[in-house]
Amino acid sequence: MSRILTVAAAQLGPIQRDESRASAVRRMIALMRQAKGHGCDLVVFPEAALTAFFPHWWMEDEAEIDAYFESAMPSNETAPLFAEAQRLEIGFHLGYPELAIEGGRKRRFNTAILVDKSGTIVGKYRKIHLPGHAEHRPDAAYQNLEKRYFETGDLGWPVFEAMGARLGMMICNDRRWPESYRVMGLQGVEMIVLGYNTPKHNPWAPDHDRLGEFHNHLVMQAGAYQNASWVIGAAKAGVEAGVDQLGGSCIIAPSGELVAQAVTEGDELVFARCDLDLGKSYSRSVFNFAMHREPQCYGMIVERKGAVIA
Ligand code: ING
Repeated sequence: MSRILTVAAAQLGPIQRDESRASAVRRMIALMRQAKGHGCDLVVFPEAALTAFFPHWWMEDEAEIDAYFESAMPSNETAPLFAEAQRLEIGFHLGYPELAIEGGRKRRFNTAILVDKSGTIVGKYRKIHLPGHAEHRPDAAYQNLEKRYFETGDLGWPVFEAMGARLGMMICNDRRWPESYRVMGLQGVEMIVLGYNTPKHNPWAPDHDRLGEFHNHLVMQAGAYQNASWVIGAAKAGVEAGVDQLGGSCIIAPSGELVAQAVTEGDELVFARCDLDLGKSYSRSVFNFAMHREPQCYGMIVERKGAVIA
């Protein structure tokens, strides 16, 4: 008997700087209803899905920065999303900037949660790979100040038993790093869900721009195949606060094959029936980790941060 999880990547078009969280939530509820109409069990929303992606511009005032963070989840503005999910009996993934008071001080993370069909938060992840820079680069077309506004995630990459599946999360830049997938692969993950905000232009490597869509799918397809896992990627796409962002939301099978992908840069639902046992033919053969991995040879991967030219 196949274990089918019907999943949607709910791509969002731009959320402009003057657009309210309530408006973004209304758009997400519309996509959630579409997903339910197509029999989905789970809908994946993008990274930082409630507002414009504020790491793209320089801010100094702490109150102005903190206004982009959620200090409660559900919050007043996101409560309708939780309520609708409960009413529809559909699970969801949501990316949002998290402001937590821990150890007596403010902590700021780029966070994602998994919420099951009962509206219960069953998993949380805090982004580990923060791209870009911490300093202001006024000459650049846009900023990427995640290293300024967020701390490195401190929860690792856990895998959660939820909705009859072994589910894991990563966020945006994490998808470019094989370590992110492998840590979850070593926990038997069956489906990895992620959101992303990815500019089409990289001011620091403009020669990569023509390959942005290729690299986007390349890393998720490789990660899926090499870890025998489904990968679901949901973009925040289109021109947002002056930054043109990739779409390409997609559903990738453990074979590495693209099962479905977005064809617009707006709000668009991409969905598929995902057989959670499809990964087994890979994890029991070519990627039977217990049989084939040689961790005694991998020490450098953990011990060394940057490349060293001996
Ligand atoms: N954004 C981008 C990402 O990794 C980036 C950063 C842009 C990397 C362009 C490479 C090229 O998709 C986030 N939010 O991580």
